[in-house]
Amino acid sequence: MEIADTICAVSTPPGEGGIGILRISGPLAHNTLQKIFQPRRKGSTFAPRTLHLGHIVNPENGDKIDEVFAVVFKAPYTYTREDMAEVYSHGGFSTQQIILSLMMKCGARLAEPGEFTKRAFLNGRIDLVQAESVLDIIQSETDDELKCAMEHLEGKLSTRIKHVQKDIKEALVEVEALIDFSEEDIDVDPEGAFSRLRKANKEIERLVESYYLGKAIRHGMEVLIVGKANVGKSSLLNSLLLRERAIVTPLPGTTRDLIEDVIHIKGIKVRVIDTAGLRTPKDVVEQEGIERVKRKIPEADLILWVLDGARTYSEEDEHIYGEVTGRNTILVINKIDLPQKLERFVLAAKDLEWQEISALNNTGIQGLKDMLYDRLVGRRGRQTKALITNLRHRDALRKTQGALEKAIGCYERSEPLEFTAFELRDALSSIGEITGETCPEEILHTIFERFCVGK
Ligand SMILES: Nc1nc2c(ncn2[C@@H]2O[C@H](COP(=O)(O)OP(=O)(O)OP(=O)(O)O)[C@@H](O)[C@H]2O)c(=O)[nH]1
Ligand SMILES: [Mg+2]
Repeated sequence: MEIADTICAVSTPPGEGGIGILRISGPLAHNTLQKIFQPRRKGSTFAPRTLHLGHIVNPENGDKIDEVFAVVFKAPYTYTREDMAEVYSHGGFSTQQIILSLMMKCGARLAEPGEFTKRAFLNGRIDLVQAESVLDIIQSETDDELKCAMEHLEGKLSTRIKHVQKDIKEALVEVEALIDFSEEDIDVDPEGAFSRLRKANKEIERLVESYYLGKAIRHGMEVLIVGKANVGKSSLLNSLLLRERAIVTPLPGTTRDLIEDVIHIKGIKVRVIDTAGLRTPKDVVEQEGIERVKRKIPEADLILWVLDGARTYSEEDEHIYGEVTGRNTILVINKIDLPQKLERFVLAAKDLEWQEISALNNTGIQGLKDMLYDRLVGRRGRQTKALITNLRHRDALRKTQGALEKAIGCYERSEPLEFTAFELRDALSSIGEITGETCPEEILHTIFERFCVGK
């Protein structure tokens, strides 16, 4: 794809700021800047990668717009691999808009969202995984999210993908050689190639599995607090959040709607949702509230089923057990500061992990957080490097895996080699979508569309 035009944009967020940065990229970048920039030191040469102090001046009437620093970068050693220039102006809305409009009058056009990064990709400086990671870095909310995104930008995921790609390519070369020539005529080692291919398939499996943790880091997990009315669900939410988020009263049926907030446990974003107590509804509002809980139960990553330690186990509790059984559930026994009546032996038979707490006194809350973390991610191991955090990557890997398995199957059953070659080509095309080698234009468009202008 040929990129002929020059683009410009404000790269810092709109609003007041100490400085604001404008960028230009493309063949006319330096020329555009020179038309509107007057260096303080007369006759100074525009040395690249050096800050030059001066003024932005309207070339039509000589009006000074702002005092700025300007810098030029020469292709290909730039973010986009094109000639680039940057202007550091004062960070006011109108200053930046005027400078931007001058840039547009002098040969540049307004960049589309993500267009600088898109050019970096199209010009081969970064692959698609790296381009996407730029957006992830900008949008990171936790340290772990940022760390994952940085690993992707540094190419750790791309390297793993490329190793797999290489193994598939080599197997395809062997198979195609066998199709064209007989084994006696040439030196081929399909067995070796296929044994590497089986390993590559395992590697894909590991990557696909890492999506669970990757998703936890990037999108967060959803934890639903359920239980009978008045057992202390809202008190538990408040205790986890360390603030009075939900209304707590001694009256059963206090909470009617879903109440949601976010906590971070060791870098993982956890959305905790308090719900209406499950009981026979007293009115239509409560009925709707209870139906919402029931609809939410199958979607949650984990359920905290709360029981009141000061009351005996009831039929209502058993009914709720019916709703949560078979799901990822932790049992929470609340109100342990009160004399206990709840029969632990009944619960012991249910094969559920449980934590005893007092939401009132904040006893056992840290233990519950540790247990939550363990359940959500801990057991899957945190040592995995270069996790899959992106659904697009996961889906492409699954497609690759499907094709690879078919290819290996065809080969092992000694079916015509053309079948194997077909599946291998399919696998290559699917895996190429991740790094962008075989990515259709409309997918590229949806990826870069999510960026802000100026990145
Ligand atoms: N002693 C004691 N009381 C508690 C504890 N946790 C909650 N309570 C009390 O139990 C009552 C009900 O608490 P909530 O948090 O509103 O219970 P809930 O499960 O949200 O109730 P609904 O929204 O009606 O379903 C309130 O009076 C709380 O102060 C606890 O750990 N110990
Ligand atoms: Mg409540």
